[in-house]
Amino acid sequence: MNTSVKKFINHVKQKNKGEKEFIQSVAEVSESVIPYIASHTKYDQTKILERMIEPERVIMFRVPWLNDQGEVEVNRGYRVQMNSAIGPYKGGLRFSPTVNLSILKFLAFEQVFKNSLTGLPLGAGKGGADFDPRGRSDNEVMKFCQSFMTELHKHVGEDMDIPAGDIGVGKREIGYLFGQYKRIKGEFTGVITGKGSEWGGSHIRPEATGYGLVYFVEEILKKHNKSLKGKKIAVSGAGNVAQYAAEKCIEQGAKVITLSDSKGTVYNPKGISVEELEFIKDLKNKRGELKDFAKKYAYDFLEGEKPWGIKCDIALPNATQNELNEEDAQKLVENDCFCVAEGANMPCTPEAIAIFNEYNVFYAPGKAANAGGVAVSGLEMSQNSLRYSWTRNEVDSKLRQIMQEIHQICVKYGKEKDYINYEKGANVGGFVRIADAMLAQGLV
Ligand code: NDP
Ligand code: 2IT
Repeated sequence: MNTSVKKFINHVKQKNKGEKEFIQSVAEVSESVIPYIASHTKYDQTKILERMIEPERVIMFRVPWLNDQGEVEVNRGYRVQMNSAIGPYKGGLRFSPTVNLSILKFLAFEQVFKNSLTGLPLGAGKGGADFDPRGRSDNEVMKFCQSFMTELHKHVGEDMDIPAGDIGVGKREIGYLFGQYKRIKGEFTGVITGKGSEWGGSHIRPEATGYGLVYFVEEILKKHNKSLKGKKIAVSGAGNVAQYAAEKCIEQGAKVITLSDSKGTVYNPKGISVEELEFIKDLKNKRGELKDFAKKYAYDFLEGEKPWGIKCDIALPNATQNELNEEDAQKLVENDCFCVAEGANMPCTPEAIAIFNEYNVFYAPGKAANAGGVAVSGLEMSQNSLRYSWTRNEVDSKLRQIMQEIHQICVKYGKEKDYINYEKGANVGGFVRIADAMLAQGLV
């Protein structure tokens, strides 16, 4: 690490004590962006990076609600409004007991670069609550969402801040949140994305993150004269991103040999079939466990294990932050895995990324590879403004084009002598658009 990066990170650590995920994400970006800034003094003199790591606004609020036993429960809600240089704040909501300010600030910071890479007019934000929808009845989830939105509605709006889903927030939660916003404001607007296709949602939004991830992997492979056909893919997670990444991999002739959830990994060396995947979608959407799928189809269930010890060509970490560490990366490399693309946000630790770089594994960071979700959210916003709906094919081809353009930006800014540094390409490519907009708008 060069000295100006070290100095900057020390300053970030001092100012954001204990926020380890946020510091990790800032460090990862700084390592490529600070050397770039050094050769572009206009960004240095105006302290653009110093401004970018400070959220424009953080909202924290109480969420009281009544459970099915009639007892009062109290959760903590958040919205981090990170950057509005290129558009209204945009980013998901996460409902998980692990949610805290550090995690939401890291996610909001990643979102700044990701949204910039999409080329769409999307600022960046992230929010959520330390509420766990797993094991709760529909009625409890509705009560929670209604209380959450009763406060959040003051801070969001179709031209101000547009939330969407993330871990623990799917179609059901989006429905309850949207319904409450509409009721309070008396307006049917595109305030939230990921809506049902019958009530303002875009086709392909549920599929977008997973499909987009696979489109991005296809671009990497094409650039290196390879293809997905016949490749063995290890996927982690079994939620929204994992399901549709797996679906697209199978459609493109690859074999998805694992999926996982918080309890363990299911392994099928022959590749999970389309019918089995449909069963898994249904099971996980009812908040079931993969263990029950493994039992029904008599596959191995590796209790408490991650997929990374299994021999594969390509790994797609699609569950959560820091789920793939140095030891896991070492195993993947020993097993000749040649490509790792992040469907989740920051799933690989810095030590794991260092191993991928050392062994020339193609490594695609989440801010580029998983940008398809927010990109189609941006397309949902456009359709809402137009009061119009594009077909599945129209949205899918726009998604593919956006992923191809993100790949080109990564190549443009990440090209080294004999390889492409996708991490640097995504960080610098994302940075430039935001930085120029901030410069144009004065000291804000
Ligand atoms: P879901 O809630 O639909 O699924 C999350 C999956 O990850 C579940 O299978 C869950 O297991 C598993 N998981 C969660 N936490 C852990 C953990 N600590 N250890 C092991 N497994 C875990 O979320 P999404 O699929 O939407 O999100 C997955 C990732 O993708 C997140 O990092 C998210 O930020 C990122 N992302 C999501 C986008 C979207 O559009 N939804 C867009 C871009 C990125 P279990 O079922 O047992 O809880
Ligand atoms: O991390 C992400 O990009 C998301 N959870 C999706 C955000 C969005 O606004 O669609």
